[in-house]
Amino acid sequence: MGNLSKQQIEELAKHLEDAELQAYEVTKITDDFPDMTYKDAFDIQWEIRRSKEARGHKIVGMKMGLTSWAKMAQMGVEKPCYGFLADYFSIPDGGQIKLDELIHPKVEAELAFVTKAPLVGPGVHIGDVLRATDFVMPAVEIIDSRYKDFKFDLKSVIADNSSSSRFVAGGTMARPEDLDLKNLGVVMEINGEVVQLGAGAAVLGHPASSVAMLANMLAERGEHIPAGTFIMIGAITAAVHVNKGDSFCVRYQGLGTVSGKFV
Ligand code: OOG
Ligand code: MG
Repeated sequence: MGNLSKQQIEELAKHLEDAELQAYEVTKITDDFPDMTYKDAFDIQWEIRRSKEARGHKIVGMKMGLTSWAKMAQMGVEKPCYGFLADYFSIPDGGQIKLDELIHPKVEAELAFVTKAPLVGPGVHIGDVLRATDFVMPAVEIIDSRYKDFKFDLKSVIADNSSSSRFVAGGTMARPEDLDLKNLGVVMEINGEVVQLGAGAAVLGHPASSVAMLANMLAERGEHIPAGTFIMIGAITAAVHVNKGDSFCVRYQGLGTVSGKFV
């Protein structure tokens, strides 16, 4: 059930997308709309997606967020969320990320699943996900909450497309049956110094459960994960704040590295 009107949904979507496109902070929207519901929050996110597509942008994938305890503890939010990835979010491996286009970015070590069959909830489980997975590959997300000081609640962050802003896919791909996804180690380095480390199981016990949860959350809106979808599973470790000039390199056990630089 929603408490906001269609016009309020559209205004809030524009409010948050303007902040994204022009890189400025806003206060979290639940301060002004305390009665908004989870449905309202997702309606705002889907309205931002609709308006990007109407302007000719392509949606190139999905992401889950707040799927590890490290992230939930860092943000003070105890439930996962999802968002979409637009074409211009994608940065090539080893590429440059323009800091002036962002507000206060943080780097996250993630993995991505690419599907070869649709996943339709409810009731999707990791067995379904592994069967529907074409390959798994390393990915790094650069999140950038539009909210002041990166402070929000779950409804506000969902409306803000779960802080999505840039991502880098790289390393080498592998079939899920050839990986020990729970034990897969990741090491994040900033300017050559190790700042975070973790293993796949940090994400909901098994990286594939994040994809299952996405399918089941989408089913609540009558949506599903089509074949050929790129899905980031959420940060395995806490996110790390970066400054202009910083370089990152995330090492994935057996799957190579993903790197980039903030300019
Ligand atoms: C919300 C998005 C979190 C992740 O991987 O956990 C996220 C945020 O922390 O701003 O992308
Ligand atoms: Mg993320």
